[in-house]
Formats: sequence, C-alpha cells, structure tokens
Amino acid sequence: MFDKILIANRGEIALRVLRACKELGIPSVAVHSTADEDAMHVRLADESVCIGPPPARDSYLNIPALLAACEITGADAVHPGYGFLSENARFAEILADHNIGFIGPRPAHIRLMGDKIEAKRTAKRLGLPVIPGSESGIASDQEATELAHSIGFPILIKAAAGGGGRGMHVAHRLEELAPALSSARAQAKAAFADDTLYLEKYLVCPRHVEIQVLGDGQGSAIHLGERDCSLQRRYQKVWEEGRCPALNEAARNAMGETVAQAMRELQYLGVGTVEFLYENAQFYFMEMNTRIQVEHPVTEMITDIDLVLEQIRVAAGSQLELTQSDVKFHGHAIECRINAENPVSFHPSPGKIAQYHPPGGLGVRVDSAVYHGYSIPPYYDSLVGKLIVHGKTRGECLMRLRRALDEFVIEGIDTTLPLFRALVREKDIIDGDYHICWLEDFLARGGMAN
Ligand code: MV4
Repeated sequence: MFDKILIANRGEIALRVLRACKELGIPSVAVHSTADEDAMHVRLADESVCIGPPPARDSYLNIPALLAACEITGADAVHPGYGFLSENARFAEILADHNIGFIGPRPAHIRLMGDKIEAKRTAKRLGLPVIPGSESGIASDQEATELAHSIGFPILIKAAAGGGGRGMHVAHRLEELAPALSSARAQAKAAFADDTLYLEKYLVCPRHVEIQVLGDGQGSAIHLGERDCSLQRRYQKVWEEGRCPALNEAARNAMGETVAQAMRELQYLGVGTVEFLYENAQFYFMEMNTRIQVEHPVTEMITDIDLVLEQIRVAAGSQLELTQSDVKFHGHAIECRINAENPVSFHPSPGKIAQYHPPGGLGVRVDSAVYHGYSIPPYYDSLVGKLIVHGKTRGECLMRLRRALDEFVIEGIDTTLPLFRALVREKDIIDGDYHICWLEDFLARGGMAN
C-alpha cells in the first residue's frame, strides 16, 4: 500500500479522496493555490503545500510544482481527482518516471480513450455496440459524402481529440455537410491542434446512460451498474440517478456484463465509466472516461461500495477482492449538482457564503467542501456541493429529495437549488420520462421563470 498520498485537486473531490485516505490510515498531502489557503481540503489534510497562484495552469495543472510537492513531503502516490490532470497520460508517465504512483489507469489506456476514434474502434473490437459511422478519420469531403449517404442524415461530425461535446457539428442534409466539415475542421485544429474528424449517425434525443466499471489490471473487472445522466445543460450534467428509469434488471445486467467482459479483455486498471447513448432499447457506445467521476456517489449509494477506496487499492497493486456476484444493487439514488450560479441565467455567482445549513437524515448525503463564512473563489468551476439522496424505491428517493432540498440553506450567493426544487415537482421527472434534450427544452419554455 502507499505510504503517503498527495491529492492533486481541490473542492469536494479533494475532501472525498481525503476521507478514503483517512479510512485506509494513509497520511495525506493537500496542495493548493494561493486562492485556496482557506479551503477545507487544506485544513483537513495531514500536510499541505502551496503550489502556485490562482490560475489552474500555474497551480493545479503545474506538473513541476506537483513533483516538487511530492519530493518535499515524501508522497509516493498522487490522486488526481477529476478534471485537471486526471486524464493526462503524460502526467501519469512522468510520475512513473519518478517512482510515484498514479491513482488511475495505465497511461496507455488513458491515451487510448482520449482519442475518440481509437476508443470507438476498441469498443467495437471488444464487442460493444457502437453508433453507425466512419471507422477512421475523414480524408476528404468526397469520402464524407459517400459515408453520409450510407449512414443516412442527420449526421454528426465529431473531433477525434474532442469529447464531452466539444467540437461537434450537425449536418441535417447533404448541402450542410461540406460547410459543417470545414468549420469542424477549423475549430478542431484551433482547439486541439488535431483536425482529425469522424462521422456518426446523429441520434436526436436519446438518453445518456453510463456504466461504472472497476478493474485491477490483472484480468479481473466488474461493473457496478448504470447511471442515467440525461439531465444536462450545455454538456454539463445537472442531475444523475441510478438505476436508469428506462432500464429493467435484465437489460442492465446484460449490458453491464458485456462492458465488464470488455474491461477484462483490456486488463483495465482502476475505475472507469463507459458512456452510451440509449434509444429504442438499444445501447450505443460513445466514450469512456478513465477517471473517478463527479457522479460516482450515485453508484456508491446503491451498491455500498466505496469506489475511491477500491481505486486506491487496485492502484497500489492489490487484486480485486470483489466479484460480480458480490455487487448487489439496492434501492435508488439521485444526485443534484448544486452550483454557485443564478438558477435562471446560469451566470456564475462566486462570493461569501453567509449562511450554510446542509440537510441530513436517513438516506441523505452531502459531498461539499464549503462552510459557513467560506468565500467561493472566482477561478475554478462553480460546484458548491452535491446532494445525494437514497431511497428503497425511486418514489421514496424523490420524496426524500424534495424534503432535503427544502431543508438546504445556502445564503449570500446564488445557487441552482431553486432549479432542483422545481424539477422534483415536474411530471416528466417524477415519471422518469426524460432524455438529453429535456432540460434545455424545459429552460427554453421558461420552466424556471414561470
Ligand atoms: C452524440 C449525440 C447524438 N448522436 N452522438 C455529447 C457529449 C459527447 N460525449 C457526445 N455527445 C453526443 N453525442 C451521436 N451520434 C448526442 C450527444 C449529446 C449528448 C450526449 C450525452 C449527454 C448529453 C448530450 C447533449 C447533447 C448532445
């Protein structure tokens, strides 16, 4: 096992990793920018090191400063959390060169999944269903036209180096294809310094269903069920739940087992998420994320498995002790991402938290690093905290969520709490009848203003 873990992150995920370190009895090191001197992760860690000024590129993304912090404190492993350096294969390699463990997958798997064409090719080879489309980069407009005819419109153009919705362009008919290709190419070149593009059949309003996996890199891998993350705005997830309201036990287990088998073949190490679009009872592979995700608590609540603790164990070389039959799903969990944003305009609202009273009680979990009197700095993402609620059934979970949201007090800044108080009273949400377009449609028809 590791002797000391440096947490290369901030906010609620730094705290989440710290909790796992404490339970494992492993000393922890917090790093922070000068904007985060008063942050909770700095207070709760065993040691802390200031690694630079507020901009992330000078602090949380500053690899030499992180290496120096490991050197000074004697940390022999780094947990990257999510975002920042969590999917940077080069960072994982540099740590290995310095004999420091990276708590995440092997660099080759991070790199493989970072290239969306390679990822899709691999998924197909491993037997996962993929969206109809090109099997490699598009060489010419003529090739694109021929492909588009065989796939059928509407067509979605994606960037190989994109992901998370970045660099996507739709062509509804042939005349739109050439202009969409040239703007996609220009944007991809500017944003990723890689203008490789590929085509897919555009699925208009499917659900986003993702499967959580865990592997030990030694041939054992399991799945931990699915999360439905369809409720999103501008590719930012807002509400996640498990199980997916549209799936039954048999469909979940079949897809889960297919994904777990693929991860065994890959000898995947660590936690991962395989993202699918789901439409007309069909799954289509989209991308794989090779990090712990924001919404991992949904899975923890319905499986009682501590994903961060398991992630640390396998990164240290332990074999998976859990087998697929040890994973039992019980009840339902919903996570609400509470952001420091105006709930109508979504403008960021950093500043001082004048009152803070999180909800509690049976089945209620709040993952947050803020406290009464804390000032949210303007430099980073706007997540204030995550409210995760569990119930024996989806109905009980919603009932408890309504109560917990009404109990939650955050004053001094705008938050998205009012959005969730409205959502839990919407018929489609109560019925689980929504897809990836639902939230933006709701906001566009003035769902919050009414
Ligand atoms: C798609 C799609 C429809 N058809 N691909 C968005 C994020 C990135 N992972 C891929 N995304 C999509 N890919 C095809 N062929 C629709 C989306 C998409 C989306 C996916 C999941 C959750 C929310 C979304 C919102 C808009 C578009």
